Amino acid sequence: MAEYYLGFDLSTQQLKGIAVKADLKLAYEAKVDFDADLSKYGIKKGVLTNPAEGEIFAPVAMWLDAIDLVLQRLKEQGLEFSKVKGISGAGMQHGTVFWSKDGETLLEGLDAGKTLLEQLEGKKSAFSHPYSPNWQDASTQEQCDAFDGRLGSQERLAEVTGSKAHHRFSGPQIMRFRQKHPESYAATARISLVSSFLASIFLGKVAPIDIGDVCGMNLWDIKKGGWHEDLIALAAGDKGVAELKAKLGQVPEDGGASFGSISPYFVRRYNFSPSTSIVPFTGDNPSTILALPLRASDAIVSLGTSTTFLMSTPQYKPDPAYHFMNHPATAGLYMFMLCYKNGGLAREHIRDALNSQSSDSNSKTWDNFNQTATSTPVLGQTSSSSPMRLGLFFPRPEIVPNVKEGTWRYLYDAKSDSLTAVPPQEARTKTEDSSWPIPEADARAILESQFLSLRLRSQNLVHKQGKLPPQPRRIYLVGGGAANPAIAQLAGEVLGGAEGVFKLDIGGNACALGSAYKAAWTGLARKGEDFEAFVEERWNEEGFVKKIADGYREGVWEKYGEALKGFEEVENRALEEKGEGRGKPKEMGSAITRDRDPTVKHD
Ligand code: XUL
Repeated sequence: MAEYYLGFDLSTQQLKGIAVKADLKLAYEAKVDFDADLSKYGIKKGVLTNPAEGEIFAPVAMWLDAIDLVLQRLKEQGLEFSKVKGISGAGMQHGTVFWSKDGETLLEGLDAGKTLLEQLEGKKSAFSHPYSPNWQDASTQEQCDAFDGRLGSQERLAEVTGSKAHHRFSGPQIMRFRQKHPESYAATARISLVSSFLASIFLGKVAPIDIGDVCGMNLWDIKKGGWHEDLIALAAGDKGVAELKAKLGQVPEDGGASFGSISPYFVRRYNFSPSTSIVPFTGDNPSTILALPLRASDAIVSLGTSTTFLMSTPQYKPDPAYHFMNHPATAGLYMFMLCYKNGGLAREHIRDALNSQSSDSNSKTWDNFNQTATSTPVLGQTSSSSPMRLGLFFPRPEIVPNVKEGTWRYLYDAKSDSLTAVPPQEARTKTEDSSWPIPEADARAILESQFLSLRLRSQNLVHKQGKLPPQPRRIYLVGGGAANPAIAQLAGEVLGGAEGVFKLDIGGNACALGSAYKAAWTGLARKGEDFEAFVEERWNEEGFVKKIADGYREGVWEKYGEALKGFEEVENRALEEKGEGRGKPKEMGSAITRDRDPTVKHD
């Protein structure tokens, strides 16, 4: 008899549910698109906004509606819920849900004849606040400054919690919630993350926060494996430490240990088996790394509007420029994450500038861009002694590094380790024109720049590959940019990759699949079998993964290695000129300009 494992993905714009069989093959999928299906909540792209304060949030009631709807749709597809053995899921990171004092009682007493919405947001509400702050929210600058300051520096905060303070992180968000809505905060019995909120619904009681996702809060001491007293005191107010800890609850260390069986509500209403196991739900990014057997030195590069870089690593080397989180399934491993704001959009600017010179000036094709990028020599060097072209292209403010929008172009002489700024186009002489023709030279330079930034920050996390110098084993590209052969080629040339560059073809499903795999692992793994080995054994390499470019190329990779020092210096110059200081952005701009866009899932 077939048995199934479910994975959910609650993201900004949709709730997705998928079912895999015991061999991990995808069997059913359904989704609810909030704008299309639940527009009655007045949302746009899944959220409501209050631009005056930089607030972005979503109605929790909408998610309750969405849960009923996605289950109905899975049923319509033919999934028999009675055959489901385990359920896990993922939520967009950082968002919080505030349960009222009645919350847990309402959850435990659900009547199968009624909808979730009727009962949890009915006469009595299960929530002390109707909204959940979204990760795009930018309302917490003051609180971020307090978090960065509390332990002395951003570096120290990153060392302790895995990240410096970010607007979207739950600690600063909870602190602001308490200050702005003191009564609602006092009326809050429990606080869930988006992931643990969804788990709670299926469990029929408030579920613990997950060991991976807890690292997106700026409240968890990763090395100690517990809440950080000072940071809790900051979010809670000095007298509120015990109270906030009670609201947040205990965080179990084992991300693979079942929370228990499904709520009787789902047994009666949807015919789930009463023994269906609820497995910890984690964040969307941690869940994405579970979608394939990611080995040490493998990297996932998600190329969307912005860029995200994910690795699973046993090394913990935090820095304010990036994030470390606990691996959601394997103790002792960490997820390393880089989140850029500029990615696809910046590439498109150059594509459009090149196309505007051609006969079809409105064309959106990449042919020109790709042709120009791949026919330009490595680092624009016409001979091994000519200077290297190094640039930064940030049409929007960037967080890695933390600078305002701008473009920087430099010629770098690696021998003398010196940089010469390329003047802006208007102020140029003929000779300079040939050293950096704009926009032609930009096509290769932007790809090199984006991948050099990844290489610079991940170089200490990768290992020797056989006889090859330390570099990724494999690079998996996901997202829109993964379809572009010039991008794939440059990814391999700059980053290397002993086995090459691969396209991961589980696209939009990676996050939900990762969760379904975790549910299957919890249900089926042999005693002591770790997650990676479990997935590896069942992994459908041919179905999901296609090699799209070579990785390491002797001579070329080393050349990019020589450029790294210059590249770092270019970043420093940009920081000096337009840096946002030690992470204390002075300018807020529009609500969504500080933190990044959806990337991994491109939702
Ligand atoms: C990660 C982040 C987003 C959200 C939504 O830090 O803010 O990736 O998890 O996708």
